[in-house]
Amino acid sequence: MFVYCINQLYSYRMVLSRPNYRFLFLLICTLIFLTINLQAQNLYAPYRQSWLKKAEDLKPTLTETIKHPVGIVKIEKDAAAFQGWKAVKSGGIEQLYNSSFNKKNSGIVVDFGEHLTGYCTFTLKTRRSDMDAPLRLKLTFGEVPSEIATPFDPYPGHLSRAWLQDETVTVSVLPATITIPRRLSFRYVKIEWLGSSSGFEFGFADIQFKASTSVTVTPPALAAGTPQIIKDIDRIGLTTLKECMQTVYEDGPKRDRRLWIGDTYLESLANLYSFKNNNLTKRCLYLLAGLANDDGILNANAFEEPVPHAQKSRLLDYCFLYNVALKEYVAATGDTQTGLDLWPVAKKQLDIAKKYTGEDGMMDYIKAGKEWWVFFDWKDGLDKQAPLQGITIYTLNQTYALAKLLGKESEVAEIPALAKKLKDAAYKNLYDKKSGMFVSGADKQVSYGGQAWMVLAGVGSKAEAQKALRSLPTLPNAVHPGAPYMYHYYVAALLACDLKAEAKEALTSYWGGMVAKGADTFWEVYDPTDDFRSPYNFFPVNSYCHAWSCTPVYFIRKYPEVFQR
Ligand code: RAM
Repeated sequence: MFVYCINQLYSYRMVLSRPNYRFLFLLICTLIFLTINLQAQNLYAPYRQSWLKKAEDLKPTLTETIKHPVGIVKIEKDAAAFQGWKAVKSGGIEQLYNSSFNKKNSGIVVDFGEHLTGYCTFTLKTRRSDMDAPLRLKLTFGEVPSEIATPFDPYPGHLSRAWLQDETVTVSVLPATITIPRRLSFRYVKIEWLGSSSGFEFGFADIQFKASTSVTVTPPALAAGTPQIIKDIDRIGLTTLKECMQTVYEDGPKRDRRLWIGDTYLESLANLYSFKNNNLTKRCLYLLAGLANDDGILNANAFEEPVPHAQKSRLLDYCFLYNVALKEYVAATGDTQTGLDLWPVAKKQLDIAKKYTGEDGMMDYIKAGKEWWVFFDWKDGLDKQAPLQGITIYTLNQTYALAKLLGKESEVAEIPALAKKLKDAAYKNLYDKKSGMFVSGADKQVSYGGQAWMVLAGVGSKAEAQKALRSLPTLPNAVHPGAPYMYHYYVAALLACDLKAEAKEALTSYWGGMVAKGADTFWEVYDPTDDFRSPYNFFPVNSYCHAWSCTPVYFIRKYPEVFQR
């Protein structure tokens, strides 16, 4: 273009012989050149705004419901309870409304009876004498009993202390109706008296909660013969998903309250078989695309406020899962228009696979691990080689399936051969014929994650896949999943190689374990052997209503012949 402009310049030399015109023409040519270059650097520049506009147009209206407390509870120590604390009913809410609130009943815990997300409002009134000084209260909101009972300070956690939901309120004039400004996510609220003048008495006239969700439908009941534990898991999974479905698929309504690709993928699967709000999936896919980096690579997460923006975060496995989520969305809805709009994004993410695949067909997991956040699970010590090789093959196959749905195979004609190359290499390098297990990394680690992703990628025969997955629970050194997120892929792998009874057993024992420990919603992290596990060095900052844990809803409803009998 630049050369073309210069040529034009010379052909108009007569006209441009005057110095001013010459300068102007050169300036225009330079501007054109720069614009073209900038567009090349900002890959989606022509579409970005329209993608973000589509996302905005699809923003759901939240349904808001006023909720009232169901009673008062005592949080009691119990070694057998989850994290050592349980909530025991101790009276009706009139206990709060009918008495003065003071030092003596400070610490009262109000139970709303269910997990809620939204805004808390309460009204205080004078009960006796005159208010001659401000009063001060502290409210601590908890998703689980331990959050109410565990002191937050000194705070040892790695994430911001501000995620913890304790709020101090100072009131100067009564009566007063106060709304806590921040959005909350909780079931229990502890109210503590911090100060008021002596001789003056005040009390609560009302406490209520405006709960929000974008869910509007009630999914059909499960088959009559469904075991009770599966019904319970499904019910709690639905509540978890409902709470996370706000104006985007949030990862957790308490924390981090944002759109993550990995969580979105799993939520969108569960949504397909329950609430069927496919427009929310569509909105999230457009939003993530519109907020991609200039080089076309996706960011792992995004915020909606104050204006939609991404957190600069390059998480390799989540880039891949965007493609899978898009393929599932198009396959389920037939919305090829969205598929075609977003196809350039899916195609671009494949560059990651191409960049790290060596001559031998193996992903260079060491280099990738240096240049990316390679996640897979909240599990220290998990070797990522096998999971990475597996998810890459899986993504190549799923993206090719998407291309087929969109008539775009010719644009990615090299993908089937590349997938095969990686698959053959995986079998050659990661399948240990002697033990019948897939191994990972220099120490040949055997993990649930490694087996799951190898099986999902179709590496090895069905018999080999079954053998590996069946052996896992018998191996004391196998690295277990750290979070329900990885457990999802393990159950998916069991189903992929037809181990139906094992899939049902795995789902029932893992998520059923949370049910037995009193879960109202499923947790971000769950290790059956350690209630206190936290990736953030402080278990109260874990999220106890976490999107990626809702996927039993997907399994139970997609495979009724396995789970609903
Ligand atoms: C957690 C988030 C989210 C997950 C990321 C990788 O902190 O809550 O669920 O996708 O990590």
